[in-house]
Amino acid sequence: MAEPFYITTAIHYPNGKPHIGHAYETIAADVLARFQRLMGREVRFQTGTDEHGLKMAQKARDLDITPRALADEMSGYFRDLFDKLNISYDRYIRTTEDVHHRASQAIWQAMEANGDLYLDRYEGWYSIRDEAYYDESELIEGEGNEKLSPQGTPVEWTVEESWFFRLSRYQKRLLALYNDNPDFIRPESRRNEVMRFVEGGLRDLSVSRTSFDWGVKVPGADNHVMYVWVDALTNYLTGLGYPDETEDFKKFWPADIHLIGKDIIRFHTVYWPAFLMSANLALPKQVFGHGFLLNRGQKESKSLGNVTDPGELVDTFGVDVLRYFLLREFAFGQDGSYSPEAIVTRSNAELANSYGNLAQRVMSFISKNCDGCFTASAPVEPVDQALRNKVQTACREELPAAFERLAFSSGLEAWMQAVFACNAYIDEQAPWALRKTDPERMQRVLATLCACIRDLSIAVSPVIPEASSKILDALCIPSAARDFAALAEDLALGEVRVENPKPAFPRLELPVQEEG
Ligand code: ME8
Repeated sequence: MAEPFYITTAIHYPNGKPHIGHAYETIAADVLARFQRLMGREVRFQTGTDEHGLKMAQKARDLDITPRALADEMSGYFRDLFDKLNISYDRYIRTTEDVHHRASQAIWQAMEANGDLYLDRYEGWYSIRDEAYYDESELIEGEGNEKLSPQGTPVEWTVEESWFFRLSRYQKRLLALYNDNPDFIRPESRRNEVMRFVEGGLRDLSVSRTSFDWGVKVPGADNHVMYVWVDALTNYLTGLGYPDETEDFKKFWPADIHLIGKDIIRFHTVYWPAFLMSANLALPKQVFGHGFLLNRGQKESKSLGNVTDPGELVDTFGVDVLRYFLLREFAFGQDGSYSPEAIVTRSNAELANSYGNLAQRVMSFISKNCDGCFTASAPVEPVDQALRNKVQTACREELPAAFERLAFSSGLEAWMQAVFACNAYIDEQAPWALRKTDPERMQRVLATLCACIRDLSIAVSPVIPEASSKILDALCIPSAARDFAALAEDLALGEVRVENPKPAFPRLELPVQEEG
């Protein structure tokens, strides 16, 4: 039986349209989900929108619409974008769904039954933009002595009756969790940051609000709504049917990985495991905090006027180019930057001129010179075998080992080296010259190349699903033979069939800059 694999992204705040950071995170999760499916695992992939909280309520008030109307409209933009990005999610969750209210109330009651919730008065700093409480000691000073959160967002002094979660009780258990499971928090730098924070001591957490009502009602205390993070984190359980003991829940919980950005690591590695321990539920196996994506080195913001619609990037460059660029350009886990020039340069060098050109050169040559079909009979030479070995090592060992660790860029680097080796082999073997001097040897060379192109296309398919399947279609590889298990069977290295090959990547030009 296929081993289950449950992967989630953060759920996104639909208080505006999706931005490039949302696209980046969801693409990375999709690549991992597709990769694990190809490895033969039964994957459950969840994403969605986080629709409660003060941030949503305030934005709706500013627009003079209800929070529900805002969530309905914006959530649609997220779904449309994810369709455009070819995101293969199994469940798109919206926290306004009734089933989610039920799940959030159930985990609340479980925490209450464990004696971890009590009513008191909250007095302290709150950042609406971060939907987070901060200690005085964590605040930084902005211009004009204004107090700001460590993320640089405004904070306001809040005083209200609130339910509290006894987070202070969990310090030791959390530290033991991090120590016993070094991979629970990745990358290492985030793990260190969280450990220092927890070692510094934990205060009980305010987990309800009375000053607004846009949220999940606290069971038995109707004038309170849950702190948005309590319900938001619970989405990972809701999607599997919690609190019912469904088949999905039994199969997929605990999650294999929560993929999130570095700014929300504390919520996922301190609060969330503590809530789960309190509710007596198993803990996720890993939380990975990826870096931030910057636009030419700068954070996108309305005031800088550099906010880019990720859908437009797809229209300009193509979905596979964007997916490839974002995972290839810089190491996953670190911050990285994008610009149209960098996308065009990377795509032309690696996708159009190297991989795309390799496939098109070989397949159109076969169409023209061999009627698209032949069986090679000449012996396999050591040089052919050497190329096969190089490609197979990259596709079956190096890329999968790197992707398992979420080291997408180095996996793609190994893959690209194998593409380069194929191009060097064509130049050396010069099949166009063999056509006249030794047609049998020419067929062997072409068959070797087709086997390599097949392997390269299967291995890279989680990243560039559209282009790779175009190439595999042209190579007449049946869809059932397009996973990592298929790579294990080396082709007979003989039979070749090519149908209607078309270039998978156009050579891109830089978009014309508007004069301004
Ligand atoms: O934090 N680059 O939602 P969100 C890369 N609702 N990733 C980025 C980014 C950037 N420039 N900007 C944001 C929330 N992200 C909560 C999550 S989960 C139970 C609740 C990432 O819409 C961010 O780190 O502000 C987060 O993982 C995700 O996008 C959604 O951010």
